[in-house]
Amino acid sequence: MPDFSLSEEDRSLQDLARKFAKTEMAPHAAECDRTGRFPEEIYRKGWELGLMNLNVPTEFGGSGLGLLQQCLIVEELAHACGGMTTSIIANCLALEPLLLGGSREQKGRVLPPFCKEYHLAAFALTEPGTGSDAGALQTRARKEGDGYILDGEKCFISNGPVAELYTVFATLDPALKHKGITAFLVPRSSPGVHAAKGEEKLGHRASSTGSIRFDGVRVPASDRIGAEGEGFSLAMRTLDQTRTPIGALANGIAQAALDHAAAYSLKRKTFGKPIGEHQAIQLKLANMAQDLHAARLLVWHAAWTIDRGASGTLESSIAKCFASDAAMRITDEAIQIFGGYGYMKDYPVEKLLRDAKLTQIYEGANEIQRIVIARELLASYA
Ligand code: COS
Repeated sequence: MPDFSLSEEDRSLQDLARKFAKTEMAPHAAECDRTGRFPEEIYRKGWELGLMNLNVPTEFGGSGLGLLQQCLIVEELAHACGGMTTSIIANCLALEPLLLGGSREQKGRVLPPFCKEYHLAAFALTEPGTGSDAGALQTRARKEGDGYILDGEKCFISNGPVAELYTVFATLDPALKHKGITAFLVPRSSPGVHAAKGEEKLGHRASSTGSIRFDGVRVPASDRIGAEGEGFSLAMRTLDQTRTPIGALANGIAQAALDHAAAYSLKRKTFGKPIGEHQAIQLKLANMAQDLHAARLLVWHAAWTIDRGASGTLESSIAKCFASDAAMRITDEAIQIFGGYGYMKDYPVEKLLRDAKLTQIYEGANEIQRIVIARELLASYA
């Protein structure tokens, strides 16, 4: 029988994140959502508490947490604000390829500065012409002397406009498809790097998302991660690690929606009694609770599987896909329970639906998750 109890350390991490989310993030969530402000002072406080760089091993100064522990933290943060959480966990995504494929020298050089001081990194895979079909990316890496020259454009990059270091995926030859893709570390200060200002987005408005152009950017061979042609596999293995926390992020948003809807249903009266006493509302709340419970179990299971050393390709796609779809259903029903008020910006639930939407799209659209799930499933029958 699996043991679902959390250790004392797990609980204290959860408490730390919950307190930070409640006292530092939540009071500013509506304002940042309205204005699109990037609340760097909050991210700096999160960094000081050890809530960033969660996946960086302690030997390099990071928190060195397992994936289940990361998910516990992410869910708590996202309860306060999905957008802020995206920016807080973007370093984990950006640094994961280095953790998976970097040399000891690279890790010792690149990781400690992120843990000694507040710095942001960004994962640059997506391009204007290639989102889901990551193997078709067009950013070129030309070999020149003891290094490479990068040319191309990335888009929709979380923390792209503000990060100091990019993990960039480029191809040595597009004809080689996946086998030409190679990963590089590129400081934003490198000549030829142009980061555009943040995009106006539907949700996650406290995070900064933008395009980055690389015009003849020189990268020394010492900043290539892994071997030439290993980049696609590194990107996929990274996403195997980071999709589960996106499920946890969706659960945090969904929990907030359920909390608001349930509390409102006890206060709001129609036909002479609180709406929570009408079966129409009870059925909605029950469906929301079931969806969330199932999503949380899937996220915990995927994280537990990966913490035990498995790749988690199947489990992370199932967790991310189910939890983000559930978050959309749950936030939609929360608005319905609030009725007209739910549609208004004065109430907190419409933001939750806008924030939930991105979890179905980023780190692999849910159509891609279903393709991954089907492939893994069929492979087990072949
Ligand atoms: N771990 C390790 N290797 C993997 C892998 C994984 N999870 N998934 C695929 N690979 C390897 C395959 O084994 C294959 O290797 P060989 O060429 O040695 O056989 C290679 O990568 C190509 O794999 P595949 O043929 O499955 O690639 P496809 O082009 O069909 O696409 C998908 C695979 C669709 C799954 C991939 O492009 C994808 O995940 N797209 C979404 C990208 C994404 O999430 N973007 C969000 C960016 S971050 S916000």
